[in-house]
Amino acid sequence: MIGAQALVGSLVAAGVDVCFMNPGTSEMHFVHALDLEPGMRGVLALFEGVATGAADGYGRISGQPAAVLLHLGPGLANGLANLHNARRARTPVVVIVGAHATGHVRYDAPLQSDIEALARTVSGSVHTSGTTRDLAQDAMRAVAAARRGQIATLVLPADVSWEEGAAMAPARAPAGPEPADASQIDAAAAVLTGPGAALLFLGGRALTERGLRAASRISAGTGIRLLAETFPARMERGAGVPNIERLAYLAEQAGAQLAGLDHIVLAGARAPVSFFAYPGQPSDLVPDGCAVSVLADAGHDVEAALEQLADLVAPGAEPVLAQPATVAAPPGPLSVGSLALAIAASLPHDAIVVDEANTSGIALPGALASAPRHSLLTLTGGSIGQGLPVALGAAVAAPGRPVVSIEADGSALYTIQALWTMAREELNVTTVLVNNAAYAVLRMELARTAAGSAGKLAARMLDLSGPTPNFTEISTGLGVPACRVATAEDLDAALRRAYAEPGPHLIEAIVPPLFAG
Ligand SMILES: Cc1ncc(C[n+]2csc(CCOP(=O)(O)OP(=O)(O)O)c2C)c(N)n1
Ligand SMILES: [Mg+2]
Repeated sequence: MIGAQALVGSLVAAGVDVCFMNPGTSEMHFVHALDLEPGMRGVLALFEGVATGAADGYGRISGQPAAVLLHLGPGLANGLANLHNARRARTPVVVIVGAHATGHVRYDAPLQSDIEALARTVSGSVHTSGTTRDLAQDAMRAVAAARRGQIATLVLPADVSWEEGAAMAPARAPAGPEPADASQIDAAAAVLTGPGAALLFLGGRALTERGLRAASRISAGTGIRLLAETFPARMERGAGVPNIERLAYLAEQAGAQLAGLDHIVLAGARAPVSFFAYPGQPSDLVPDGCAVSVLADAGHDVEAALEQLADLVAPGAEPVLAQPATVAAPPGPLSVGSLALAIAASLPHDAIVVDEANTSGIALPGALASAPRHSLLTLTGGSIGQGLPVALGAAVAAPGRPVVSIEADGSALYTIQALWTMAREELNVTTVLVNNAAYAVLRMELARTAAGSAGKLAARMLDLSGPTPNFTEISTGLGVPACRVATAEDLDAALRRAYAEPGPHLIEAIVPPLFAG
């Protein structure tokens, strides 16, 4: 068989059976192999950043790597920003980058570039396949690497793909995470039961339901505080799950949350740092004199470590679970507050909530704490344009779960083509597109960093009006039915309609910006 068929067949046998792709000439044998190995679901994306972001959403929800197929260096470059977010989320992704045939490289044809150099910026492993014979084995090595929570990139020269002489390779048994060291658990127990104010700082897999329950038991049994990282890859939330506050984005607020601590114990999170540096402000958010210790790193079995710690320091303690509550949104023109209440009040059970609402999302964490239980996915790497693709990938991973994506206008426009793929794949994604006609957060940041009011020319760089994008028309044009709402009652009604009908919907919500221009 040819290389491409062995590659696709072996990926499917290893459980990698979805490939988000944007192919070109050098990938035609891979595309052809989709008909030879129909167990692989090919999902076409119209921009590589949509494909890579979708693989991130897919991996966060399924726990399995998706494959991504990209076209040489430029295709990979277009996909890098969302691979950066996926790397920050520790999402498993297998990236296959088609390359020129080995004999073609020396001619320096127009698409020739240093693919490996680009791939290394985001990948835990990079390999260029050298022979058709070994291709499927190379792919299994990449799948195993991805399953360690990283991007694994396989560069696939066209001739390695098209030549005969390939063989299928067996899947490797997935290795579980490394257990945390017993001495770390004992040391954390000593800190949490000793003198001084202590905080358990949670990230990564500490934010699964199992991790949160264990952490809540520890808090209930010892009185120590809990805090979650600012932008989790995935966090279980809502009624029936412990509600744990997240570290604030703004350094001043984060500083207040951490003030007075003597100890911070890390569980799957790194020590808190400011998102950006500001003149005269500290980057390190750990208070002076506060000690930092590690219960478990992200690569460890954080959930088991938390459970062992709970058994040591809080035997018999019960987790504190969020109670269900619904607060109806006050009717009238939408605000960031009523937006959040309307979304919480209508949220279906077991939803996946993708939050790239930026400034318009500030009331979401509070409103959603007592909503029906859900999985929250956030912007892990600060590279905007992640929300719509992640929602698309999450919906492919969990066809039975409703996905609601709360998406800011500026961010949406980086990867708006995701809507077309949602329409084509008939995915149950409801997008609340928050149109505030601004890069509102940058208005705040301009004031904070430039310490003064914005000049007219600067203000124009942060304003999306004139013309204000019409998302209802863009969405309809890409095949996703859409409507526009400006009041909380209309948003509530539109959400309920969208959840009741299969397929994707977009609701353009007109919300005044939190920071006026
Ligand atoms: C890839 C990338 N490019 C640029 C930025 C800088 N940036 C941060 S927020 C932002 C604008 C966000 O606007 P919007 O998504 O509309 O949210 P709002 O601030 O209006 O709530 C920009 C351009 C970024 N974070 N990532
Ligand atoms: Mg905006």
